[in-house]
Amino acid sequence: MTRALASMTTDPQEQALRSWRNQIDARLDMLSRPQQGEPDRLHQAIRYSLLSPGKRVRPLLIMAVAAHLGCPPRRALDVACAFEMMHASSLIYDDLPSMDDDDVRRGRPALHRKYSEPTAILAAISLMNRAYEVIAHCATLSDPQKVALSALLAKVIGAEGLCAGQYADLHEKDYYCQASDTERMHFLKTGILFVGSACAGARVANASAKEEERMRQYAHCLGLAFQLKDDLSDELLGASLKKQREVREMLEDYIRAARSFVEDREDSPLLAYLEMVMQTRRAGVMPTGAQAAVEPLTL
Ligand code: GRG
Repeated sequence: MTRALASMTTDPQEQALRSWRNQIDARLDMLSRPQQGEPDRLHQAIRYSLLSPGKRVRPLLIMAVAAHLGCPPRRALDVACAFEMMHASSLIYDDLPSMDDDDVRRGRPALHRKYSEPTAILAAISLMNRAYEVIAHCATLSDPQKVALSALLAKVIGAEGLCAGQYADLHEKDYYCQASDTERMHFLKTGILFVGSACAGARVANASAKEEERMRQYAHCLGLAFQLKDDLSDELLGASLKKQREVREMLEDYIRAARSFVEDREDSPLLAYLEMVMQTRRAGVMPTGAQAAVEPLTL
């Protein structure tokens, strides 16, 4: 039977995902309140963006990886929220007129449209800093873990990570000659935060290097499948049936590959997570033609 996060599910792993999602939403709410008093306009803007209805796939991955590795997922909750804050920040920047110039995000006016551009920029900066602050104050982490997780997050976001992907998308993509250039840009814009989230879950769980590498590979395949179902989906409209079949096969290859890293544990939440992510993406995909030729960064 196909797993789905249907409201009446009895599958324990699906129920776990649902419960973690609720925990993430509640904790994000708490962590984004001002220390005293009612939210001022800047806090309102931060919360408008952070608490809007996203899928929470990155924080869920962190908690699912921790649980897969035998760590109580509650221990990963604040790190999961920190990564979601960073993701929310990146969405605000991405929507700005000088970047992707989008008016709508998650079905609502983009933050700079709802408030103003300066408010959106300040909210994005606040969210980035709050993410590091949350890790620094996380009671379930040792000091070495806090350092390792902050360094990981900084690397994922910085000039060799998300920012590099965004830069390439804005300034370089017109000059791409090879499919591998496009794949690298997509990996840096999207896949890297999945890989970083999996590594973060492994580090919260104090996993061995070998276990972390397995989680990284799982997330790498997952990220590729996620991209296929999203970034390139529009391109598939109007494509030939043969092309569509090729794309579906490629997508199934990525999903199969991701599953192979965790299916030795039949009860792994990462199996239910994989299906949930694939079911919540938009259908319709288009490959660049290159296989998973992206060399992920060492995180
Ligand atoms: C300094 C944080 C920071 C970022 C600067 C602007 C920028 C660099 C990067 C933008 C990267 C970006 C927005 C990539 C798109 C990634 C993507 C697939 C977003 C959609 O993710 P979903 O589908 O969305 O998980 P929800 O709304 O469910 O969270």
